[in-house]
Amino acid sequence: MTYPTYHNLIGGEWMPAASGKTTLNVNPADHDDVVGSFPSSGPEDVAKAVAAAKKAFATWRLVPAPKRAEILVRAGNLLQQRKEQFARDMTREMGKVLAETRGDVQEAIDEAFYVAGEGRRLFGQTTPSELQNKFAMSIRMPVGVVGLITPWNFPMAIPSWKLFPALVGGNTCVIKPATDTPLSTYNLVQTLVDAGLPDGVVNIVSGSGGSTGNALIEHPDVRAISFTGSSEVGSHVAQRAAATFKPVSLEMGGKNAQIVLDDANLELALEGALWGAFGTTGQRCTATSRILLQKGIAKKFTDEFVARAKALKIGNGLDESVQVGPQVNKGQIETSTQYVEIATKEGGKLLCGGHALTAGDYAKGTFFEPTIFAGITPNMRLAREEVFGPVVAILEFDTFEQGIEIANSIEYGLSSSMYTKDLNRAFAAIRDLEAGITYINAPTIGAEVHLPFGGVKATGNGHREGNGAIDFFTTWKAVYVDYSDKLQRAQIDNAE
Ligand code: UN1
Repeated sequence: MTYPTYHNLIGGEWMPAASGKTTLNVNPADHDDVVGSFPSSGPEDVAKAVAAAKKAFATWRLVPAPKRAEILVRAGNLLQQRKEQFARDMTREMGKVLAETRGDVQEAIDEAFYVAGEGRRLFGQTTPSELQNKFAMSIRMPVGVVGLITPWNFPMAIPSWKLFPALVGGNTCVIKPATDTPLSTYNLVQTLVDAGLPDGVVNIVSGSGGSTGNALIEHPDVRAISFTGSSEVGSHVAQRAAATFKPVSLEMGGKNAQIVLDDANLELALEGALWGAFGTTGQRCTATSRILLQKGIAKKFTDEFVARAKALKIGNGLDESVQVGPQVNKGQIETSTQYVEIATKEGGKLLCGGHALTAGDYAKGTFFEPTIFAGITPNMRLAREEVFGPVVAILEFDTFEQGIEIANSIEYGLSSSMYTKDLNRAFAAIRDLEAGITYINAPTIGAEVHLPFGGVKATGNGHREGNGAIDFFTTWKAVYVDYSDKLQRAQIDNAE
């Protein structure tokens, strides 16, 4: 078997991990297909990458922001040219179907052009001083070297959400991609390099969370950490980062509900649920993992939903006719299997799916059937815990208020959705759903890059990506310019 060997990118040079250790990146739809070998980095590699980023920061911070942004414009154009190849690479390393990996690359393109505009818009404030002949303003400053830790489910979009605003803000970066999907980060960063990014401004260290991620979080010269992943890992990230007072942006789990009221357009709600629950094989933090049905339409909706889920074509995402790809690895299959057992034990009713697929060509990969449980009540674990797979729980309710209450009865708060034709209820839902994102008559997935992305409760720690990312990747400086030519004492000389 021949496959390419990829290295870390440190200070503009591609180099293996100091230990020489590597990990294979394998296609989850076909384990015979090895995408490449990637470094298994450790603290020594992280230290080198941080040193390179620190060195590059001295000059990068002085490049005018509109000039930094021009690199993103060029990168966006190159990504457009390379979209098809990068989508194919992504499907091979991650499994989701080509239409979706094209969307993932497109999200990075959108982000490039959106954030490039920020290069001419890093606005601060001017404000009157309390003293005469004194000028007051606030300006955005870069944070310094930032550490970025990204997940496998959006292998190019999420790195772009972090890298691009960090770069426009004048920071230099060390990025640790997920061990399952490093290639898409390589493709993205190579594109930035081809677009003219100077050496050391972005460095890649591939490796596991334990040896690479922790070293990055703990490094004293790293000034901020942006992490996307599970709430469990996010909590560790925040606690480790606290020791060196690093700001941390955490984007974590979800247990997103699609609420369908009796008056909804059922066809639309069905299409939305199918896409929200089984798109990306359910492996989105925004995935629809709960469907909350008002009693009047519950049976009709459920029957039709099950029929459509059974008809989905599962397979290798490189085949354009396939609708649902594999899960990313064996661990995810185990999690899905466990939740089927848990839900069954707790009294849920399995309506379809429930198993890993192992016959024929499926045996070469990690496939799981689209799975639907009915008869789930709000206290059952399947109603509360994130599965991150194609396993969806149906819950029923009587009144609008009960629907909202169930939707809010969980620890997460990322995305939410309501299908209704009643304008009053739609607006009440927008007000009352405890989530960072609410869709009306659209599924829980599909956020656009120029809106705030993130959630409340156990989903996040208050930061936002999308149009909130510049706030995280810049820090404020208050500036006072006294042109009175005399000492003016604030709070004293202007007092009555
Ligand atoms: C994620 O699952 O981590 O809104 C991100 C969406 C995508 C991003 C999902 N644009 O579903």
